[in-house]
Amino acid sequence: MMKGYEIISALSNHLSENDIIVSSNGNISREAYNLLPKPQVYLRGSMGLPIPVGLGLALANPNKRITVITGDGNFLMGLGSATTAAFYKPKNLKILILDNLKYYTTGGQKTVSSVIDYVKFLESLCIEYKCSKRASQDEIEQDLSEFINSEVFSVLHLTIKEGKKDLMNIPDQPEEITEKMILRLTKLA
Ligand SMILES: Cc1ncc(C[n+]2csc(CCOP(=O)(O)OP(=O)(O)O)c2C)c(N)n1
Repeated sequence: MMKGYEIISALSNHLSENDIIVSSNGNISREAYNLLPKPQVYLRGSMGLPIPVGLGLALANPNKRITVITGDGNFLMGLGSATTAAFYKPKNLKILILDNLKYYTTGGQKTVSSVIDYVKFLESLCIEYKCSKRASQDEIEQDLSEFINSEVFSVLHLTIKEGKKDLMNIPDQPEEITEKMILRLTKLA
């Protein structure tokens, strides 16, 4: 099993300069800020919003690939938005769930993720999914590559090991994050 930051780092091998990433608040955003090409959308404080933000970006920018990286706590808080995403199924939207069964950022309290059968849940929404229990770096790299290059709306659920790197805090405030992304989207258009 890999740690979240190792997976985020591995994801960078599969991205091009046109990719837009939305990362959920807490450690995941900090890891995305430090380990992926910048700028991206780093949610700060606003828990439960990575899918709504990613879905909006995907629908507004159909020719750009939008990848949401979300912790299980964030995913479950915004669960309704996963059903909205499943309704629209934008083929340019990818959702990566990094599931450690915890609110790791705030001290490791348990989430309710252990009661979710992700395979059945995603199947019930007719989502192309991959719930991977595969553990080695090579296998996960293969999962990441298939997921990111899929031609349809897809979700990858990965069970991760806890562990964190000493990384710098995101210096930008939400307004600056938004401004940088608007500029980037304008340039990419
Ligand atoms: C509405 C709300 N409740 C609680 C918090 C505090 N909080 C910040 S990050 C976080 C944990 C997020 O958990 P998860 O998405 O599973 O990511 P992990 O920390 O495990 O990487 C919590 C509870 C918050 N920012 N907003």
